[in-house]
Amino acid sequence: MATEETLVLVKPDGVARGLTGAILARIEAKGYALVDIKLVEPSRELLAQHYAEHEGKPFYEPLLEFMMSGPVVAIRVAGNRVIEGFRSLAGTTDPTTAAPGTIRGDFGRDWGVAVQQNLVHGSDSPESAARELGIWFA
Ligand code: RTP
Ligand code: MG
Repeated sequence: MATEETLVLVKPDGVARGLTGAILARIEAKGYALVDIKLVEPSRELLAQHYAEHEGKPFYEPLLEFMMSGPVVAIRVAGNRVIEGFRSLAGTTDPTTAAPGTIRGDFGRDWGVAVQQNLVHGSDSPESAARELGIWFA
């Protein structure tokens, strides 16, 4: 099977809380390879492309504002079944109910705001990964 690639983002809450190293350590400990990494201050245009599937939803505007609230770390990660594997490492969207042992379950907290500040993003399919890597690592 060909090695897969995925896009991981450490969102502004993860960078601001100093959790980038802990998140990278989990990715490396799992055996995935860091292929490329950079600190980005994403524009509204970049985020509108990235989150196109959520346009029109109630959390869309607050989500873009949150993602522009500070720097983001973008990482190209490679490994067998890494798309599914990183989603599993990250845990489910809501940090309150994400399983302990996952990034969101261990480090995520509910800030009582409109958008889930859940530390990380991971592509959810091979199609999303190709599209998102093209946006962040053009
Ligand atoms: P991601 O795309 O960031 O890896 O997360 P995901 O697949 O688990 O979640 P998704 O449904 O794609 O939503 C994208 C991001 O939008 C924020 N969100 N907030 N207020 C809410 O209930 C809500 N729903 C989604 C989260 O930051 C989520 O990760
Ligand atoms: Mg998603």
